[in-house]
Amino acid sequence: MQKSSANISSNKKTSSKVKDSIKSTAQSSHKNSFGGLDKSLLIHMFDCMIKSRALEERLIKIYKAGDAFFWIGAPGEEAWGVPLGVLANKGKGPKHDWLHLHYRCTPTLVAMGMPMIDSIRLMMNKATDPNTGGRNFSNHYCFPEWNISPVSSPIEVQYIQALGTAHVQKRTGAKALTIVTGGDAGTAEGDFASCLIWSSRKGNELPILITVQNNKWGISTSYEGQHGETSIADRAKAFNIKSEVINGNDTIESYIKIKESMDYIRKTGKPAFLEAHVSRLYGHSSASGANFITNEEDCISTFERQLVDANYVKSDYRKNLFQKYEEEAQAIANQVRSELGPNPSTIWDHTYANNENADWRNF
Ligand SMILES: Cc1ncc(C[n+]2csc(CCOP(=O)(O)OP(=O)(O)O)c2C)c(N)n1
Ligand SMILES: [Mg+2]
Repeated sequence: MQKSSANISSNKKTSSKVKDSIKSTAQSSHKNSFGGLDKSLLIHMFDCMIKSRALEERLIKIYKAGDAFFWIGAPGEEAWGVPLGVLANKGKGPKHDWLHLHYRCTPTLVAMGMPMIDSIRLMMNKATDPNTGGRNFSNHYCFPEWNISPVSSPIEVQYIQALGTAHVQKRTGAKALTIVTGGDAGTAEGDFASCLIWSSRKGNELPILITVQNNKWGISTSYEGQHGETSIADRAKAFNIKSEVINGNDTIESYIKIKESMDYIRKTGKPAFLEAHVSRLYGHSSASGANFITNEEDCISTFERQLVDANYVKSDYRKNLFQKYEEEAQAIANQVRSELGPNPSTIWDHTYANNENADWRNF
């Protein structure tokens, strides 16, 4: 793990005004069509959603231009991922929230303050990539300073790893929690069932927010025909876990339900489960072409309509902001293109230190 290109500790972008509104939001009832959420918070989330989309679309262009090997990412999950990042208690160690995310988490990290260059360096496999030193796929983030454990290519393993940090948090008695995300198809893995079992044992419940982003696809296999259960969330109910299905395309609903679940976990020390229905706007990954899918709901357009109707933003706000971030991302890509890839001598860095399994040459 290398140092982030930006100063992470000082990169707390959420303004104090936004933070205040986040605190007060929990107590607010549904005062208006925005569920009582403050205008400054709404616009902050909208900005993060636009930034995340601009970044992801730049990553796709980088792939298509032949400057990267593979793309997988999160366009269509912004209304879910941004509120999650805004609400997470960011920091290092068990007193802060721990995040075990999967490869559709750019919106969450943008909301937590990740600079775009960190994502672009990872995408272009440069030695300067603070996540993996240029050695993993796009969106396979890792930021120890923020308790972001490494995103894994084998799906679902994060549901087991999350139990470990939740155990530590339970032991320390801090009001911090562990968050785990993943896709619908991955819930077929035993790791998912193990997470439900180990987080809900009577008297040993863990402070963990278990989530599934249901986009109705596992690469090219559709949800229908694969699931005997009515909702994935029903499986958590069998373990007496507080559980709900939400519209992950709705920014307000996502924010309110994530906040509600986090408050419950911090208060009771028990797990909660959220299944968020989301869109997959560019298909599975570059493996399926990464072309725009026109018949899926675009959560940014939905939120934009709400904000424009309320006169919170002007009708050209999204277009102008997107253009600003797009120009920024393009300039970063041009800069990063000339940076070096990882040196072969660093191949064993950051693996199991002093363990014979870390280096096959020692076998
Ligand atoms: C253990 C494992 N099995 C299979 C794969 C291949 N694979 C990569 S993504 C994916 C589909 C995952 O679908 P879902 O969990 O619904 O997440 P989504 O990509 O739709 O967000 C599969 C099968 C893998 N990476 N790891
Ligand atoms: Mg899926």
